[in-house]
Amino acid sequence: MKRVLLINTNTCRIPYPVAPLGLCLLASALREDFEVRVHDGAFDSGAGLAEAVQGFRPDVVGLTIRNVDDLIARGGTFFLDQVRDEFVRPLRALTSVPLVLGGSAFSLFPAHLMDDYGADWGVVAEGEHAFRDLLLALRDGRDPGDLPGVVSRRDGRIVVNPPRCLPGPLVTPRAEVDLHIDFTPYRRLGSYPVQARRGCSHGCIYCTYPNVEGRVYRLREASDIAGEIAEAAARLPGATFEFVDSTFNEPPGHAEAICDAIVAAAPGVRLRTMGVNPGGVTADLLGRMKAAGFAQIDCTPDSASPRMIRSLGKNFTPDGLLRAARVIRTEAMPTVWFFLFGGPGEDESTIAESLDFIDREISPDDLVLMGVGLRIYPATPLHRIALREGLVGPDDDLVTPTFYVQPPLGYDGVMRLLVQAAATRPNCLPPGENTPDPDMLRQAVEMRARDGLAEPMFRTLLRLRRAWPRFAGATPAPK
Ligand code: B12
Repeated sequence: MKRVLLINTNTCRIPYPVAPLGLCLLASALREDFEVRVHDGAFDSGAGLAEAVQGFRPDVVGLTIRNVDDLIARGGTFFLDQVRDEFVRPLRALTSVPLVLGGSAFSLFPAHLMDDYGADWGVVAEGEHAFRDLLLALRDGRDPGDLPGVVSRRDGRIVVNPPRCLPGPLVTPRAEVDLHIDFTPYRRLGSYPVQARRGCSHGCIYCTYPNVEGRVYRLREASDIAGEIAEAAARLPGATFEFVDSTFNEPPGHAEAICDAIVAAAPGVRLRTMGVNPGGVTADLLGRMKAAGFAQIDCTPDSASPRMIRSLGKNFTPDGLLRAARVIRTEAMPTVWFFLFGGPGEDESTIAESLDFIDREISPDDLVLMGVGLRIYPATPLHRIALREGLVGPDDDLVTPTFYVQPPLGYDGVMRLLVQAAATRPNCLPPGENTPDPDMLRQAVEMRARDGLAEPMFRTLLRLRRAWPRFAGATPAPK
């Protein structure tokens, strides 16, 4: 047994296609012991599977399952049936070699997916060690069933072994994404993903990150990260590099070290990151980020209401959030803000507190994305609250997207307030309007080319949006 075929099943393009970083890390980790090929099904919905299987004749196939759904509470998309119909079933018709599942969606719902996809094995949480150990056991004729993180079938039951969280620093191979797959579409539409740490020690009540990555931060050496970016930038001049860490600026000091290492090893690269936690935003950090090449950040407070900050289990205080917003504004760092409404305790007054904060503290040139409803995942504090309040039952599997929205406002009540709020605030987008319409996007691209604009795309889109007739009478938010 030596040939391992790894398949990306993620066809989602919202907000843009994301390259299969996890799968590429696995490919790099396995290549010493196995012959590995990555098949990227992102753009052909499984049409290239036959060629990939017949051309490579794998001994084992690994599928990555990333998204369950798109987190949109009403009218959202559910991906798992499509993955089964477009990838798993055709694959089973093409080959009978062992099928191994992994990825974030699998780690959230391993038993359901093992059953629904009829898979032979699975790996929950990170895969570099667990998947390699599983493959070595299969190769050597040993039973992998007791290995940490491995999901197996025993006596007709699915058994999920707890993953082993390796202590100490995070040491990963270079993902070399563009060497494993055709990176061209991602380069045009998205970014080159880089991971700087795993784990999250925060206690946000709805979040799955600690379940997927562990609660203890494991940090990659700053010089290793900068070295990876420098190498990839040499192969892909002009590409944007994106950090995929759930919180980029935690624990304190690591982000600063990464920025300094990038200035030294890869000057002039373009960088972006999600997950800048308001808890640790300082002028020093933003200065270093700008020097390293960050042209914009995403900041994710979820709420600015003191009651909701507490209720959501956020790690920062209202004062800390205020400080972060002021630093972001004085340092003029273009920022996309994320607010999530409808959590336990939300009512009209807490929504008003967040809107008031947006008006007072967030630059009208920055974008505010407003979400409604918190996705309920198993084994989270929110799940326990929803059980207690009878919103879900103990037998609900939660694979079917289920959202918490605090009664009595409920989804419609929150939505009404957000749509009302967005009507007079051109920089606030309510749920459902988070993707720019294609016409506006085209105009923005033309405007950027014509005027030589180097600002972040969202700022160009906001200029166009402010000129919409519907905002003609809107009072501008106070500066
Ligand atoms: C960064 C991130 C983003 C960034 C991506 C930026 C980029 N350029 O990649 C942005 C903000 C764009 C984004 C968008 C979305 N995201 Co997102 N994102 C993440 C995040 C924080 C990290 C993902 C990541 O890259 N991890 C690092 C890699 C190395 O880890 P990995 O992929 O999990 O791979 C490891 C293991 O899973 C395993 N493994 C993976 N594949 C396989 C295969 C086999 C065979 C085996 C054995 C093992 C294995 O081994 C790998 C290496 O250790 C995760 C949460 C999390 N902490 O995981 C959410 C997460 C993946 N996102 C999620 C969602 C829903 C989305 C969106 C749909 C949201 C939206 N409506 O916009 C979109 C979809 C984007 C798309 N086109 O697919 C959900 C998915 C679960 C769900 N509910 O469906 C997650 C889990 C967050 C959550 N809510 O819990 N996301």
